[in-house]
Amino acid sequence: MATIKDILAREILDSRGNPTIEVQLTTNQNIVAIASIPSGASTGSREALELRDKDNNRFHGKGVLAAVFNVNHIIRPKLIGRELNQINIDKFLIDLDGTPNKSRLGANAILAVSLATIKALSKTENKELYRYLTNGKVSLPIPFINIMNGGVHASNNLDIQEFMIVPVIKGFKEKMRCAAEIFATLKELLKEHNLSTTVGDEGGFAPNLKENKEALDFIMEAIVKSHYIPGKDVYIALDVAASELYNKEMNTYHLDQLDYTVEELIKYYLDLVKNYPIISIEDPFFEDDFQSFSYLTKLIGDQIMLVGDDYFVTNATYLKKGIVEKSGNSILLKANQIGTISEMIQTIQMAKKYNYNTIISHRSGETLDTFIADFAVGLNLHFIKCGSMSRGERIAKYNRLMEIEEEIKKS
Ligand code: 2PG
Ligand code: MG
Repeated sequence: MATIKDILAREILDSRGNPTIEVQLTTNQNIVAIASIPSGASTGSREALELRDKDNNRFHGKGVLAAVFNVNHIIRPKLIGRELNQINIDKFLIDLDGTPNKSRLGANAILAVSLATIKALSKTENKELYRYLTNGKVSLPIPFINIMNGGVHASNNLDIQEFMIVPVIKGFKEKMRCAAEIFATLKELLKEHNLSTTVGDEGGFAPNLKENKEALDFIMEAIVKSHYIPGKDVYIALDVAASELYNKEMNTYHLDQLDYTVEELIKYYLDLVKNYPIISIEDPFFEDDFQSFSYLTKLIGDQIMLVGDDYFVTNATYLKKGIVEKSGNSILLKANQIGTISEMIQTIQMAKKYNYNTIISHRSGETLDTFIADFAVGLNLHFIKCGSMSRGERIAKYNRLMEIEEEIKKS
């Protein structure tokens, strides 16, 4: 029987240079598994709590030494010698924390142990993580590739947070080639217009443009100039991250220097869907407005994906609300929104049962951990969102998926 021999947490840095937690778990058979935890910028208010030190003398208050302490001194002594069993360990962590949003030990501390556990289990069985996760069938996800960044992920004037391309041509490697070619063409186009080609947090370009639609026009041009057909080879997906655009006092959304009412925003979306090959819109309204989300789903839910991120925060309780109220038809999945692997898997099972599309996602602050790639394949998730065709922490996930594609083809 595999048991836990030791657990060691440390503070490392994420892709924004902010501290995050890494956990190294060693089993009685001396198998070592390492897990590191990403961090969001446009976070939903119902997410599990990411414990930060708030000590302004270190990393502007963003240190995670308290989370590290909780693993090394509170969790570790209680887990040493325990059987390596995902469900039991996750349940133990949830009970030890004892709060509804994991605010005592920190979801970052808890998830690091939970993720290290599943990695150690797969290694114990001498299996790749995606093989360990599967019940037989495996499949490559369709990637959402965020080639233009705005919102809180970049300091430009685009309000919409993510403009993504969705290549649907056959084969994962071919999808990558297609995306990389479009990304390179887009760079040339921006240069030709004397626009900035520096990138935002997720590796997409972050120029200042006249309006948000101009980003879509550039992307369309880049697709065509790269010899792909928009709406056939490549679609477009958006993450509006509308909680960040919402003005509570006025009940309006700030877009293109204007204040949109909900009705106006709905019209704006309908117009976009009519004029561009848009396949998916994520978080179209602020996180508490399930009603408008349901209304939009009624209007266009049979044509495109309507994705809940801040709405559902990978939490079965909020997904259930969405299912009952028919809000959206797709869910974004981020392990650190909920805090344990078992809970994320439960949410995935519920989503599948009720025919919600599943999209596993990175965070805007990432590490080189590629677990989401393995989860996408092993759990047969329809889509993956892990950034642009630049920045190593994003590319690492794509490279892992290409590696897995090769392995699957061989087997
Ligand atoms: C999102 C994510 C990832 P963040 O809103 O979907 O792209 O951003 O990690 O900042 O919440
Ligand atoms: Mg989002």
